[in-house]
Amino acid sequence: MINHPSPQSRAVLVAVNTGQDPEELVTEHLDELAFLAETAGITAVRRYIQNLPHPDVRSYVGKGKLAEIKEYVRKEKIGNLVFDDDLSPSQLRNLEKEFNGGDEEGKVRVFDRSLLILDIFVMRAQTAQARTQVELAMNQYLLPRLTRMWTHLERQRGGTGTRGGAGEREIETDRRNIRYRISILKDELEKIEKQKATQRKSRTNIVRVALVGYTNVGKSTLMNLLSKSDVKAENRLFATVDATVRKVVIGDIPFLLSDTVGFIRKLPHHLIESFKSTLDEVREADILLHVVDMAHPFHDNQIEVVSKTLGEIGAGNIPTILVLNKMDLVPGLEDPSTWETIKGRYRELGYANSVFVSATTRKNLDELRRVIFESVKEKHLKIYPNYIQPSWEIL
Ligand SMILES: Nc1nc2c(ncn2[C@@H]2O[C@H](COP(=O)(O)OP(=O)(O)OP(=O)(O)O)[C@@H](O)[C@H]2O)c(=O)[nH]1
Ligand SMILES: [Mg+2]
Repeated sequence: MINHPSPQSRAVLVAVNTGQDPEELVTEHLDELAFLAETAGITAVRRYIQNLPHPDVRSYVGKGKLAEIKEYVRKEKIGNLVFDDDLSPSQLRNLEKEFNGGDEEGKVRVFDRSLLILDIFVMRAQTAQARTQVELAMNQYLLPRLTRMWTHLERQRGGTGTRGGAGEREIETDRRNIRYRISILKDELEKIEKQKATQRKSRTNIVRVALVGYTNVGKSTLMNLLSKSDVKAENRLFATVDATVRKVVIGDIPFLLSDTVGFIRKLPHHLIESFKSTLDEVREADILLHVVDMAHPFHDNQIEVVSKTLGEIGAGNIPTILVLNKMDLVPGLEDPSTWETIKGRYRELGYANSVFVSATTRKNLDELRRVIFESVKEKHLKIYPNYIQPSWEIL
């Protein structure tokens, strides 16, 4: 017997091309969306792109395109629609109605980018802090979209999907419950944040270095190499959604190295807000190691997204070392004579300090250690002006 994939495991992706980005970048954005879906356990089987000056206010794509998608989704029994942008509560409602209204066979789940990312964070969060933060972000996302959640809840209960006076009353009750839950979660987070702040205060006399970067660039792999720890590193988006801090010693100088959640294009606003305390590790760092996946065709776009997000969280002015990782995957980069040109280009973009490495082959790792050591030493001497040891010069 052939096992047919279930509707829940398959999705179509929907995007609008406003004509502002080059064609390859639009494709890349959809590749990334497909990777996000895959990470959430959903396989993208087809992509729909509509050229529009801006997404349709009512239903994101136009009527004609919608009908086309609907026909395909019905015929192929697809269980998920994934939109590349965030949908307004009313777009979401309209799409829910369009795909599920009055049709019990349908049951198509409508995801926008934020919901997909939130779902992945829900799956990944391990510590109490991360779990509380994710739940807060999820509730804040759901509050203005409650009709939808109500529908979902009702489906879980095996309801019929009909809306009536009772339904509206139920939504109001749900809304109250969610508001109450949000206030409880905020209280819990405040308590956790206080504890964390105390922990961090006890570490003021040690230099703090934070690994930052786009998701899946190799931050955790480098963390493990530099600190001999055991953070999960996988070829998946958002393998890490917590923060890990380890003490590292290079050439006799101790410092703290942290690895935390990666960034992505259009990271949901609620998520950044509620991950404030996890991101404190970045905000309060003395030095940032901005890790870049050199094998990614759009790594410069990723650098821009990361630098913009760092600015948004108040970490835009921290001295930064650009760690140009995965060099083993880029033909030609094994020849060091090519490095200077690329480094020169990054210098022009404001990254005075950069180093090529491969976390996998460990190429140039000693050079990375040396560059980190130089920066840490400089900072360390500001904290302990008289504390110099000759062995520091030797690595
Ligand atoms: N070829 C190659 N693969 C690498 C290198 N560094 C990391 N990887 C791989 O890239 C994938 C992502 O690595 P992670 O260390 O999990 O990346 P991350 O930046 O922590 O990712 P998130 O936590 O998901 O944001 C894994 O499959 C690693 O094995 C490298 O230098 N070369
Ligand atoms: Mg990681």
